Amino acid sequence: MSDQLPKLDAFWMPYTGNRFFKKNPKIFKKARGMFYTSHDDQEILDGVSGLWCCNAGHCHPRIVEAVQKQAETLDYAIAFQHGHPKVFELANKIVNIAPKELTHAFFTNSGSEAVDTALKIALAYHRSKGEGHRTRLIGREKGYHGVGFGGISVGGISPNRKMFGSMLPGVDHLKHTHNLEHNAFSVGQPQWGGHLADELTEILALHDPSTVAAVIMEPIAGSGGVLIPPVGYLNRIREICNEHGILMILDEVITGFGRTGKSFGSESFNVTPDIMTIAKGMTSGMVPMGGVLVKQEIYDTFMTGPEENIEFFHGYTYSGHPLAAAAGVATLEVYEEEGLFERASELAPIFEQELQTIKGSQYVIDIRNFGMLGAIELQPIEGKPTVRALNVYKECYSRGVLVRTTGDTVALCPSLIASKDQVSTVVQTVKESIAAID
Ligand code: PXG
Repeated sequence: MSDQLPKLDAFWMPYTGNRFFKKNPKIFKKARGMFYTSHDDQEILDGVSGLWCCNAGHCHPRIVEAVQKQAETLDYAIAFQHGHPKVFELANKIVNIAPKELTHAFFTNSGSEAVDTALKIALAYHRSKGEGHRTRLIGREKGYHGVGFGGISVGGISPNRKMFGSMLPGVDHLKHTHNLEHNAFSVGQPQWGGHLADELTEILALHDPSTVAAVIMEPIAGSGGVLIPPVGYLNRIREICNEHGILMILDEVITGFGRTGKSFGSESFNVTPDIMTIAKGMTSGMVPMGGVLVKQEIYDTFMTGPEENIEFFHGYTYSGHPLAAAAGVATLEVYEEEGLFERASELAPIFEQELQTIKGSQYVIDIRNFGMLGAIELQPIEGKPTVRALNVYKECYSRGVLVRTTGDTVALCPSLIASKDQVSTVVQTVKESIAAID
């Protein structure tokens, strides 16, 4: 097996126990549809769409072809003061499937960049309107918004923050909505907890609402453990933001592109943000890409001054890169032509039923689901948080199924192309693996 492995030492791997990995490498050399092939020729059924991103499955031939064609036609086009056809096509296509109020798209290369861009847009918007005193940002405990300084400042997962100094000033956090006492084993959206949104009123009273620029949250907190918003919660946050002229940013990096059974989570939960961040499923993981969608009024606020002047001093060398844009356009065509968002809403009840069969298994203290996102939370081993879920992950992998863990939660996020049998296999393998651990 080691003959097939590259030299592992030089690469400092992200979010990885490097020393453990290098003693126990798991390397994927190929992927197709729902499966990875590992370095030792195991076929691994992917239960998490790569890392919540390959919504159209792996190496979809249409997307592969579009990227190949783009690579031989136009590799790179200078991103500032110039353009290329695919990036405009992509912006139009995305705006067409987004909530109708979101009319303009800014492109980045990742979800982290999308979040930092969104926060900068929020601050600059208020300043342009003569409200430069609105500088505070409000995030939420257990929120994940990538790894830029803006994203970790508004994010609420402690290990992502604690090593990195004081981050952005003027940031506050809402409490998370996770509550096992009231909501364990809720099927779909929890009924209890809509009132938790009222804490925002208290935070605003403390700082004075006129100092607050934006509130940012994920519709469903993904990395924080697949936490489904209680009924009414997001709508109440929206109302409070409206009352005080505060922008609502929804981070749809995971919940976008069919994951909830609609184009975006905001549609599923009937709440329209002022700004939306996207990434991951936007290119089905084929080429890195992220973006920020904004309302007309926000765009218009920037479009003042002499026409030749730059309106927003922000952008990346690779904003709207031709290969990413080509992947994005092809991905959206695949979603549409194969009806994958509708497919997600048809698969969701089957996924839910399968998940419910895990109820009553040893150590299981909660099951959560919405659309094609699911989670099984386990009782932690005393003094050894995360180990129980990792043991399940290892059992699943040895049975040929890839799952993801966050804390003591096993997270599932199958591609929207999964067959019913594959959805069942993913969930039943988790069930067997839970039964197999100590
Ligand atoms: N926002 C959200 C809601 C995310 O889930 C990002 C921003 C950042 O995206 P980039 O492309 O910069 O990674 C994410 C990313 C996990 C896990 O296992 C999740 C993410 C990244 C790494 C691990 O939960 N989500």
